[in-house]
Amino acid sequence: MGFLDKLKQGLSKTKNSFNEKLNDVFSNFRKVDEELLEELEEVLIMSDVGVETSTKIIANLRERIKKEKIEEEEQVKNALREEMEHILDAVDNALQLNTKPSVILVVGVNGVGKTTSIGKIANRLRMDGKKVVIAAADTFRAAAVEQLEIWANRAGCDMVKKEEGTDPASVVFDAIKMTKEKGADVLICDTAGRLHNKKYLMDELIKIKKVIDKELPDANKEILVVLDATTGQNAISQVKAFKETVQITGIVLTKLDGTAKGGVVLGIVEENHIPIKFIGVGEQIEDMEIFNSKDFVKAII
Ligand SMILES: Nc1nc2c(ncn2[C@@H]2O[C@H](COP(=O)(O)OP(=O)(O)O)[C@@H](O)[C@H]2O)c(=O)[nH]1
Ligand SMILES: [Mg+2]
Repeated sequence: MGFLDKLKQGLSKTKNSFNEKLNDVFSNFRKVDEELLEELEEVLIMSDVGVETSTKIIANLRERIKKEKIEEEEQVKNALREEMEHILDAVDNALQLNTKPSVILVVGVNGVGKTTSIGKIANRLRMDGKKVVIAAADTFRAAAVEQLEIWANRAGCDMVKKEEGTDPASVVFDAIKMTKEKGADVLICDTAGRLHNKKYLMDELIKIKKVIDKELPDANKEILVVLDATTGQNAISQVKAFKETVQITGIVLTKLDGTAKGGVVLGIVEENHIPIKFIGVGEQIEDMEIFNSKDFVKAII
């Protein structure tokens, strides 16, 4: 299956639900007027785009309709597609992993798909010819380390682990050492995600970040927050919580295959001004795509 086909399949629930609503609006289309715009705004809001972002997209669409004297149904749809793309293109979603080594620190609450995403990303990087080391810095449960180890093996990467309960920052410290010794290209750090002890968790992240900055001051660092798309608007508030503690450089949005809430991508980007870098569209190792706004919008409209 081609890349776009897989993306389309992964996003089919979102696409079907979105197109159904759009078709409803256009089924009795007579002319382009304020009523039509209101109905389109409703479609966006119902598709989890978020009120603020939906209002903005429709305001831009209204301007264009006036300026370009748009009257046809197809033109409205094309303009809407482009306005959705503009929201996503307003942020740069290129991965910054240009130094050797570079670091990816992965954060997010429990169950969103951090460990799985690390496996998939490590595999992608390795397929690109990069040497990857993984740090098992979720030391809260032994099972978390075992799960990550399975992914590291699948992806053919080295992993650094310590006993359950070890200070996560010391795991990262050792992993940096191994990264240097092996001349690896990228170090990826898993972290714990228990939010019921938020202060402790956030302090832990700050400590990990300090170790990385001290040991690898000149390295490119991506700090990716992993979000579960099925949680819809709740994902947006999770970004806000992590943004207060660490400087998030990008988002990994998972489980897009299991939800019709894919429209949340637009709200997440617009409200936080943080780019989406990867999207997860399944549980297999190859089900992780580098985010591309054009392909994404094409896959949902
Ligand atoms: N359908 C689907 N499931 C996913 C995706 N990413 C992760 N999962 C599942 O979500 C669950 C939690 O993942 P895990 O990586 O353990 O989350 P963590 O607690 O954040 O490390 C697992 O059952 C994964 O298989 C995805 O893109 N699509
Ligand atoms: Mg995990």
